[in-house]
Amino acid sequence: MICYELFLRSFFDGNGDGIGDLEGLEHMLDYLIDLGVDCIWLLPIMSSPAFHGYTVSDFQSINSLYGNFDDLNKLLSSAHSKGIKIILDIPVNHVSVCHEWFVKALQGESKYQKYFTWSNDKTDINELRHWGNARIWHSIDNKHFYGLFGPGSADLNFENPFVVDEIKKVFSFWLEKGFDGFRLDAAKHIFDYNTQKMKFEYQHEKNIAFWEDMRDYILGINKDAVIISEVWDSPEIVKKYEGLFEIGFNFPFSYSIKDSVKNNDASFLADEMQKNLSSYFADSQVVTKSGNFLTNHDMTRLYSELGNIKDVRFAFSILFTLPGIPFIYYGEELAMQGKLKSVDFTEDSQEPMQWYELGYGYGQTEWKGYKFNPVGTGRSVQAQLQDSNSFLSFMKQLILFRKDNLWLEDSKIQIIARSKKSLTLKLYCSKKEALVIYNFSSVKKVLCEENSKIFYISNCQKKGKEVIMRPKSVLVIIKNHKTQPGSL
Ligand code: ACG
Repeated sequence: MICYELFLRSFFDGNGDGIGDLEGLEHMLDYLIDLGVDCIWLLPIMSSPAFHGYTVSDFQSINSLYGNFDDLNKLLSSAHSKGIKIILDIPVNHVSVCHEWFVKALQGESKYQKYFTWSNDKTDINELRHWGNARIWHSIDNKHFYGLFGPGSADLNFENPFVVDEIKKVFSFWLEKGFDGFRLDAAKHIFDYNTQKMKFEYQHEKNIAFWEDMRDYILGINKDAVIISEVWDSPEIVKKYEGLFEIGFNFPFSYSIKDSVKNNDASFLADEMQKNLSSYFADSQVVTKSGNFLTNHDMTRLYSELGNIKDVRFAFSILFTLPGIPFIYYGEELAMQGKLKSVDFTEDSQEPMQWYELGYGYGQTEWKGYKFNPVGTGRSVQAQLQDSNSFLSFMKQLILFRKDNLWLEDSKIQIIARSKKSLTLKLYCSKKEALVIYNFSSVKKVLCEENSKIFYISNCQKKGKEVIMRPKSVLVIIKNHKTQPGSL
């Protein structure tokens, strides 16, 4: 599976208002097929006062700027007929302060007051979040409510079984609409405030029990639903949630790929691989597939972080030659730019997709001007499609390689050799075996056996029976293969 994280507002505009929408996405499905994508992770599309949609004001609605249920139906039917799955991002941990439940709570309806967490005598209303130093208690109408993600969103109180039932209805609603699964936002935050101690405290065991119940409920409706969880934390915590869902985003591992590329040092990758891809080694069993990614909408874009296209190519080459499920954040296939100011202000890494060299044309989204992606730089889809050496062309080839070798997704890892300069892995399954070499800083000569299929993923050159690997190169040699070498 090749997944594409897509922010609808910035993607393709179907009705000429400058804002991306469902109709626009349907129109551009062929672009995604051409790229090689077979699963779309759609960021929230429900009504929300926020541009990013993570503060939902009605869970069973579509933001009118994005279209209506007919548009959704057409999009899903079209995607399914083309072999593309679409999974929906649903932030259930909190709701917008404009949500009917919260409004009714403020109006004094006791049923809805119990949907949220309010301060009492023991509350320290100045308590700060453990990242970003933001306040977690917010005042409205002289009452203080708990809202981990800022004053615009109130956390739901999942101690209340009625809230759990409400959320089940939300999942079944969207499954019935035809979505193929969900990306579970903020999965470690369902129970993150201890109402006995009145203190912020992750309660992972309770979270896990909650998600087990929710997962069983979802799979009871659609046994094939794809479920991906977001637990942004250290390897120790991420590990606790293993086995719950089919796929889990591997945050620690995403940092290690970037650290290795940035520091030109294979050790980050090799060390972290043993920690964060541990289930892919020898006798371990993979219970949750590693969702491998380099960036997402909460992060600085890859080009802006690494600073040059060679490193970007190298990082993606590593990503697409690892076991697990690779994810691409929209626009990264063009090497778009965008520096994050903070996780509380993500606009700059969510700029309009660059379709046209001049910055405008049919379907171009323009809800915000480019700050980081100047037009006319050869970055647009239009410019890159015409250039066989473009980054987009490289990404297409890379994805093609992956699709031809889908077995890598579930392959096991053996570390054959490691140093600061390079890392050599054997990736294997019962029927296939590949030698994968990540070369960071030396010039390396690799002898290739006959009957091997050789993929020079980046920066390699074949001379006779040898392949010369330049710094920042990736080579894949698939053993006992009868066809000719392929080049990327
Ligand atoms: C999701 C979405 C995000 C969204 C929300 C809220 C949640 O992707 O777009 O915000 O619906 C935390 C949460 C994540 C959350 C991000 C934004 N993402 O856990 O669920 O914030 C530390 C913390 C993490 C934290 C991260 C943020 O532990 O919990 O993520 O910082 O940077 C090492 C450490 C690791 C540490 C990292 C980074 O890896 O091991 O612990 O993570 O370094 O330092 C949206 C908007 C927001 C808005 C909200 C309502 O984007 O602006 O406020 O909606």
